[in-house]
Amino acid sequence: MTLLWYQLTAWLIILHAVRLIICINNNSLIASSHGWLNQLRKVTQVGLDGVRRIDWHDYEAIRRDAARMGNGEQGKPFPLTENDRVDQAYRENGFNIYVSDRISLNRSLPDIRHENCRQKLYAEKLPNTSIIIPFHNEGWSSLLRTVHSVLNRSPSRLITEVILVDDFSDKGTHLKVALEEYMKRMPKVRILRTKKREGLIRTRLLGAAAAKGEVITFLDSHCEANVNWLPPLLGEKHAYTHPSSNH
Ligand SMILES: [Mn+2]
Repeated sequence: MTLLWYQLTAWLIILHAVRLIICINNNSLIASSHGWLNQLRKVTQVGLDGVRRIDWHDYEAIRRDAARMGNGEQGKPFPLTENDRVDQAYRENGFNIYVSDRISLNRSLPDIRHENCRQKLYAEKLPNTSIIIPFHNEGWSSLLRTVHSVLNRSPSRLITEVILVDDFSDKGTHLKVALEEYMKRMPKVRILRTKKREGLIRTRLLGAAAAKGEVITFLDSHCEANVNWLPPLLGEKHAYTHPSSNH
C-alpha cells in the first residue's frame, strides 16, 4: 500500500514537472523577439472541445502603437501649466476635456493586462457585434477617441457597426451636425438620437433595438478599447461595459 502511494506521488510529481516544462517553453517563446511573435500569430490549437482557437492579436498595430510619441501617448500623464488651469474647457467639464482635446484620437495605451493574456488563444469563429455607445453632452475628443479606439483595436470582421445614441444633448452644436459630418468617413458608425431626455437605460435600449449584430456590446462614451479587448468578451457571449475606462 505504502509502495503504491509512493508510486502515485512520483507520477504526480512527474506529471507536474512535464506541465511546468510546457509552460516555461510557452513563456520563453512569447517573451522572445517580434519575429517570434509573428510566427506565433499563425498558431492555432484545437481544444478537447473541438474548438479551433487562434491568436487574435494584431501585432502590426501593437508595433505601430509602440512607436508613437507625443501628448498622452503610451497613456502618459499630460502636465498642466497654470495658464492651462484657467482654461474654460478645463473648468466646465466633469473630467479633463482640456487635456483630452490635446491628445491624439488614435493615441497609444500601455498594455495593462495580466501577462498571461498575451498568450491566450480564442475561438476562431466568434460572433460579430454591434457596439452601442449612449452619450449625453459628451466631450468631442473623448467621444471620438472611444470610437477610434474601438475601430483601431478590434478585428474589423467582428464589428458589424458602432451605434452612437445621443440622449438629447443640449450643450453646443458639436454633437449634432459636426458629429454627423465627421462620421461620414466611418461607414460602420451610425448615429441615433432620442426625441427627449430618456436616461442611460432607455437610451441603451434604443440602440439595442436598432442593432444588427449577433452580440450587443454596450460601452461608455469616454473609454478606450485596449489591446485584444474584444475576442475574449465575444467568446463569453456576455453584454458588458467599461473595457478600459477613464471615468
Ligand atoms: Mn463612465
